[in-house]
Amino acid sequence: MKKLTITTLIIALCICLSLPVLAAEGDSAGVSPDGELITVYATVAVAGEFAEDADGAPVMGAAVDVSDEDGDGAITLNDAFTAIHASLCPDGVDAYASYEGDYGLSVAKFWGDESGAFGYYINNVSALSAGDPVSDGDAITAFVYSDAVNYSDMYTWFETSEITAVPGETVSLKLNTYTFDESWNAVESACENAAISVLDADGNETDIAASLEEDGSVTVTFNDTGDFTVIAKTDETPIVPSFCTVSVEEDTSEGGTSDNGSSTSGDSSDTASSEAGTDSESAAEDEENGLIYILIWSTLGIGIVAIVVNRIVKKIRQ
Ligand SMILES: [Ca+2]
Repeated sequence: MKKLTITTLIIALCICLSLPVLAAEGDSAGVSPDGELITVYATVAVAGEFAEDADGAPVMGAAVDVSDEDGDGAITLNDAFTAIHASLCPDGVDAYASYEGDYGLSVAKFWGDESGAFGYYINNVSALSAGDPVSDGDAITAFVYSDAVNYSDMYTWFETSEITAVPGETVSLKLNTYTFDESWNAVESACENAAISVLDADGNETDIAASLEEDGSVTVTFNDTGDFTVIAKTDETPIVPSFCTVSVEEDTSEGGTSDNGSSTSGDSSDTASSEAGTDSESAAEDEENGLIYILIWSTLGIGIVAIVVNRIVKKIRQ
């Protein structure tokens, strides 16, 4: 019996010691041990227009390395905003300031604007404060409202922010926004009003036709190879601008259409969307499996510890 108790105790200790490691693996969001860097993808808009970086290029999904700039032990939006200003803003890091407000860490100055009319989103979901944690690979969109009185600017985003197509292909994109239900819950909806245009690789507006339907779908045909960006900006009602990059390349795979360049429309964008969907589903599944794994081991550990304690107590009483 004594041998069994000692063996059980060793197993229980091993399990308990392994739990913090497992938990740390599944909960690394925003934590920056030992000066770790993460990369976020920054989009900045000021009053309905994409902000320009120090080189005059629009800040659309720009990769920015972020560390624990403020030294609070976590990587948050505050750190990301500091890094975004330091690396992209023409006026540098001095164009950004934050303060501890009633609702947590708040933004006092953004891109040099001190109106206080700011919005910030992580992966197209509104953040609660500048203290929200950010993770490697997050898309961060921050903006200064064009309507600083009623905050009526509608946040928009393309369902897929990056696709590929072949010459001659017609792609269909989906432009989303949030509306609010009777309880003021944000509801994902089709954006019905926006001005759509297509930029070339140099950021110049092309004459490629693009239109927005009432169901939020945007249809564009790309006849030439190259890198393009479809952008949505304010038309009649103020919106936060959004973008989708489109890489148009000859299809060189077997059975492709590079020989005659007469690809038919539609399929490639669907494939891109479904691949992106599969990737995110797979990531969600992995995360879920990780949580279940931790839960099972935690339960086992607690159960075994309880048994061991019970046996030790019994032994002492004997
Ligand atoms: Ca920090």
